[in-house]
Amino acid sequence: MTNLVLFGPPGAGKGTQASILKEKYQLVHISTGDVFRYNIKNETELGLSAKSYMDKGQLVPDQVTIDMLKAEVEANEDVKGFIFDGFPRTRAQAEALGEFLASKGEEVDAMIALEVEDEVLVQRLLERGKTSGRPDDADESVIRKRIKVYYEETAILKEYYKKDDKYYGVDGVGSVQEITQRLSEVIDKLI
Ligand code: B4P
Repeated sequence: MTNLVLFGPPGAGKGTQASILKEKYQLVHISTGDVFRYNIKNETELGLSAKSYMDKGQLVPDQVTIDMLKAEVEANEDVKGFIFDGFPRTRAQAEALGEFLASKGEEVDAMIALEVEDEVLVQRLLERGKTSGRPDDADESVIRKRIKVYYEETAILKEYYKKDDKYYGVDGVGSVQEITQRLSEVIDKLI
């Protein structure tokens, strides 16, 4: 199996690229943000709990997110591998993912990070906010809070994967097709 973590700050293009790459490489795409939004829309208990954090630009608590991720993986049998999009976002999540995959004789093969500067992120998310209906894209202060949380809690995971030589940085500025090409050059060497 091939297990890829697609990484980067909010608005870096993880979701955009994961949707393309899952088709190209026949991998299962798990976006924790999408699963939360599905649960919010369907007013599940998980959704109601996640909404209060997401609307403020905060991370949903680790245990809730980890349990949800495990259930998503378990729901997919006999697959070629996974693209994890938006997970892990904290050290506890990275450790839990490693242990969970190890229990199945698997591991994270690579973390591929999309590198985009902050002002481009803010502009992309404000633009999406005009049509997405996502409360966390509608307000610039919430967008900046999400970027701040990324630097405080998530960015350290680069070091976590670098120490095992699993980190690959890719320039995330350019056309969607150009970035798919850059990501594919990394993935083709892994698969
Ligand atoms: P996510 O759903 O993961 O959202 P994101 O970080 O905003 O998105 P992404 O980087 O995928 O951007 P996209 O491709 O859409 O998280 C939302 C919230 O959920 C978090 O704040 C948190 O509260 C919660 N959450 C999720 N996972 C969690 C976890 N593991 N632990 C705790 N909480 C968690 O691209 C953004 C925009 O840019 C789009 O409009 C797109 O069209 C545009 N774009 C993409 N590529 C472009 C390009 N090359 N050029 C120009 N624009 C581009």
